[in-house]
Amino acid sequence: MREAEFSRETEETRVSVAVNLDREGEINVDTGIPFLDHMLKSFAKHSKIALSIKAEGDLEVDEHHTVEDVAIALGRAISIALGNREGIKRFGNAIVPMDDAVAICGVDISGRGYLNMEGKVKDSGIRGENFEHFFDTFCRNSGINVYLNVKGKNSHHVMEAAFKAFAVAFLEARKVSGKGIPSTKGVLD
Ligand SMILES: [Mn+2]
Repeated sequence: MREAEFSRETEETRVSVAVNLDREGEINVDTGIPFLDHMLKSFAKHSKIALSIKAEGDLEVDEHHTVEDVAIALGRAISIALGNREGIKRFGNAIVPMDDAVAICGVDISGRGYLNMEGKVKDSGIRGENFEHFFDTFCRNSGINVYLNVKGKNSHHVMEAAFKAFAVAFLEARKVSGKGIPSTKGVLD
């Protein structure tokens, strides 16, 4: 079972994450930001993982620290759970339409971490700039490269389509379908 727990505490936030990449199961997400909870529950559901996240952040300042630190903790938990990446497909992609919106996502579980994003995201339940910051922070802490292209009229749909497309691409990329490390370098972590 590829599973992990990761906790991180700063002067600004306290975040705990538990994830299991090989078992669909309980999804409990409470970050204090209901819209972010909605996005992360959707990610867990469509990526078929068990996920628990509890975050307490300085929301009296604004959402920024909490969004960022949830992304750090989730990224690190997933990186630990992926282990040495042996036998994984490594690459995955998805196109998810959601009414007026569409998101295209490609994933490479490369051991590096970089967000390549196209398209504008307006503010919804979180700010558009924090949506991008979430994925950028997640990429750098998980060692996963993500290409994300989004467009649409309704910002809730745009963000939700993006989380779903990432979920489906990650579901494919983390599947164990072979033997050995799928890299000419011999390492992915
Ligand atoms: Mn929704």
